Order: sequence, then C-alpha cells, then structure tokens
Amino acid sequence: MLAGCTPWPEADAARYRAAGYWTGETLGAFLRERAERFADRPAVVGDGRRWTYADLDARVDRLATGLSRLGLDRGDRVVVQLPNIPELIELVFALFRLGALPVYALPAHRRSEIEHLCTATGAVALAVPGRHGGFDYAAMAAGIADTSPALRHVLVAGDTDAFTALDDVRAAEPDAVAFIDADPGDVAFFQLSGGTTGLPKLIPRTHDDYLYSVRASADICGLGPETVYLGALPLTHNFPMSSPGFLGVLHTGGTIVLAPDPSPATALALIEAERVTITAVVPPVALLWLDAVQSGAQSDRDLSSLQVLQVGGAKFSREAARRVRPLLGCTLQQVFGMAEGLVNYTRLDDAEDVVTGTQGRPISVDDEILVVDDQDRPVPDGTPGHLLTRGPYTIRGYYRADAHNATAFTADGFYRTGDIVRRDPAGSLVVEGRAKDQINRGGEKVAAEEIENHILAHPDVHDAAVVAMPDPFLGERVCAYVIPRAQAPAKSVLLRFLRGRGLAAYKIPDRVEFVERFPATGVGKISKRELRRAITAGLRAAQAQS
Ligand code: OOB
Repeated sequence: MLAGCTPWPEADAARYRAAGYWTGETLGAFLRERAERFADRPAVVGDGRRWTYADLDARVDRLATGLSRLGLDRGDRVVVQLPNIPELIELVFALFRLGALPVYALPAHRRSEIEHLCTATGAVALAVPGRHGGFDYAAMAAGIADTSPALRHVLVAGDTDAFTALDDVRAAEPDAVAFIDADPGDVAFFQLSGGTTGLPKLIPRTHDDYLYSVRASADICGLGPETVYLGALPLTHNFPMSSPGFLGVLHTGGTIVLAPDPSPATALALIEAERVTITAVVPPVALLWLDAVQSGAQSDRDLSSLQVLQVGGAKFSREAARRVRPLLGCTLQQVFGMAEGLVNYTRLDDAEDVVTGTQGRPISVDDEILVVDDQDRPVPDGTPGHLLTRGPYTIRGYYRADAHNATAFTADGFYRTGDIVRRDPAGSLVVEGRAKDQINRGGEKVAAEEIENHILAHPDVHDAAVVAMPDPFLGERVCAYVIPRAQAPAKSVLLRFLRGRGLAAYKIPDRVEFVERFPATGVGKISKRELRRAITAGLRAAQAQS
C-alpha cells in the first residue's frame, strides 16, 4: 500500500476477499466494463451535454492519453476542484486509467484549503473551473502554483489564457499503451476529512474497499438501468459520489443528471424535465425543497418520477422527515455516513417511524459497531455513547498522520467517529450529538481548531474558541468567542481578515463574541460546553425579546 497509509491486517483483508466484498475490480476497469455493457444508454446529462456510456468511455481514453502525454503518471496526485459538470466525471476516470490519484476538493474551498491539499499530497496538478459561481478559480490557482513546489500543471475546465485548458489536453485519438492496471488493494484517491484538527486530514480509499461500498449501496438503494440520479450536492463529496452517488449509478447502468446548484428552482425543474428517480441532499436543502412546494413557489412541478429522497450529512429532524412523503410524494431515506468509511441507511421498506426517527443501519453485516462510554466500555442498547467502527470499507488510518492516528483509532483498529449515538434494539442508529470539536453547518464540517488558528493569527487577538450555535435552518452555525488584546478589533475587520486568509466561506464565523475570559472546566481547560450553553441562552433571550 502507498507509503503513509495504514493497510488492513492481512487476516481481515483475506476475510473481506473471501466474503466477496473485495473483488479486485479497479475504478479504471470499472467504467470500461460498464461502457461495454451499457454502451448506448445515457450516462451523463449536464451543462447542455448528453453522453452515453460509450461517449464517456471514449472521452476518458482520449483525456487519459492527453494527460499521459503531459507527463502525468501512475501514483501522481491531482487535486480535483471541479463543480458538477460532465468533465468532472471524465477527468476522474481518466486519472484512474493512468493510475493517478484524485484528491477531492469542494468548490467552496479557497486558497487556504487548496494550498494545504496540494502540499500535503505533493500534487503535480490542480484542476479547476475558470470562473464559476462568481469566483475566479484560475486566479486562485495562480497564487497556489507559486507556493506549491510539486505543482506542474493547472488544468482548467473552460477557457484560459494562463493555464492548460482540458479541451486542449484531450488527444484526438487514444493511445492504447497509456493505460495501466492499478493494484485494486492500493489507494485509488483521497477524500478530505471533516476534521477536528488545525489542518484537514486526508483519507486514502482503495479500489477494493470503495467499490464494495458502491455496489452494496446501489443494491440497498434499489438502483438499476432505469435509475435517473440528480447530482445536486457537489459530486466530489463522498455522499453524492458513492452513497450510492454517481458511481453507484454508473455501476448499474443508470443516468446521472448534473444540477449546477441545489436550489428548488434549479433542482425541482430538473427532476421534472429529466424524470429523476432519486437524489441526495443535506437537511437545509431538503427544508428549502419542502418549503418551496408547501408555499406554492414550486407546487406546479411534476415530481411524480421521484421515488427516493436521500437526506444525510447532518441530523434531519423528525418533524422535517415527516413532511417528505406528503409534500414530495416519495420515500425518504436517511443516510448517516462519513468519508472515512461507514455508511448507514434507512432501508426503503423500513416502517415509517424507523425512516423518520433513525439514521439507519450499516451497509454490511461485517461493519462492526461499538457504542461505548468515555472508558471505551460498551453501553447497553438505548444508551447514548461514542460510536466506534471497523469494517470492510472503513479506513485504518489517515494519510501521513501517525500521531493523530494514535488517538483517532483504537489499538485494534476501530475508527473513533466522534459521533454520539444510541442503538435501538433493531440495530438502527440514532445520532444524539457529537464529542468531536467540530461544527456541522448544514452538512458542511468546520474543525474548530482550524478556525481558531486563523483567528489567533490576528495581531489584536489574545485567544479564540470556536463553538457551534443552534440554527433552525442549518442546524448549527459557527460562533467565535474571542479574547482581544488591549484593543479589540472591530468585528467587521476581523471577518475581513479571515476572508483575506483564503478560507471557504462556510468556515467564516457567523457570529463573533468578545469576552474577557473563557469559562474553565474543573481541570482548567476552556469549557466549550459552557460557551455553547451561553450562546444558546443568548440567542433564546434575543428571540424572546423580538
Ligand atoms: C458525510 O461525510 P463527512 O465525512 O462529510 O462527515 C461525516 C460526519 C459524521 O461523522 C457525522 O458527524 C455527520 O457527518 N453526519 C451526520 C449524518 N450524516 C453525517 N450526522 C447526523 N445525521 C446524519 N444523517 O457527511 C456523509 C458521507 C457519506 C454519506 C452521507 C454523509
């Protein structure tokens, strides 16, 4: 396995192979095989284009050839920050065919995150759109190219003067010798961890482990050749990629429809026009869709093709869950997953109270689930505890992170998810809270320490503590408590300073509170629990007054 990664112990690997989970298929070969089987069926629809499986496969060969001529090779890392356009799917499969490793970034990421991904993986190339959603990615890439020594290429989907356009890379004719057979047991790509530390950790996923989760997810979600999947969330995130996501759709010969954004106006129009059967969203997006239909703003849409709405990434309230079938006319599926591996689904034939009141159960009978107290002792079903997990598609370590791995995993290889859950007698999990120092802003994960470090870089700041504050729409927002030095900076100045550091917008604190000192725990650590309580009480009092 790639240096810096933690392999599964050989006995477990042998067990996963014997059970038929790890089949030896690689992502490069995966598309070729499906293209032969589903050649003339529609594969990808988006950005004004419609590609069949054969079209996609041929484009992938031509792009892989061009990338190879550019010097990209087996094992090279490529940071991929493309929005939901057909080229995203084309590019990642071209990289798989070369044995190069995509490093998945989100469109919301900015210089700070992308620079980190480039340096932490030694990426040789970065793929961005030119301009997208009002942001100039090519200009951002120019700054990063100056500071990332290994970076040799910036690839742009769209027009570009300064860099290499993907359209110019694609060879006219594919070159059969360009393709390699990757080792199915080795790392295929990197996902980004939601993180709890100063810098986001990288998650190495193998062909074997990931494709198992894709096949099993496609099965659980009832995908088939008639499936039409709307990619509404950014497709580089694990949820719309593999749960069952666009890979699950390609696995079964279905069609992926790409939405440029998940707003009700865009997404519901696409569901109607393309006869979408299933899609995946985070809770705030689901709330927007429910409200748009209920208020009449989108009530004339024909959504009768929609069979399943998957909601995950953050806790979906029971009240909202109950509105899905009456308003959208489809089955709700709750998805509680993590880029590190484990994914839980409510099943399509589960009883209504399971679907609306739990976050589902694991994909596999070989997903080992432990719910434990602070001393790692199992708690009885029904009692909340820390969720630990180990299994055929859950990593055993982050990339090049020995010190962090020592605490993020138990000695016997269980991943400490940082989630507080309770298990009901039927084995379904209910997410009750979180022990990790992270804010879940409507599915977007913010590591408190990362933001604290950025705030601490301001010369007028003495100390900072970032906590979640409740929000009816996003579930949580980001609140920064700051102890100033002699002179407190104006809030607007501090926020401008943070934006200037090139952070994704969702990480910029929604609220800043200046204080003289932080509440302390019994042992003298900052009591974040107390800070969360204070901001929650403050918000309640303000609401009662208004
Ligand atoms: C998904 O993956 P990540 O890596 O962005 O975030 C994982 C974390 C979980 O540990 C948990 O804290 C939270 O996100 N989470 C949920 C949840 N789904 C994820 N918390 C409550 N309820 C849920 N349904 O978010 C992800 C990956 C694959 C599929 C779906 C989501």
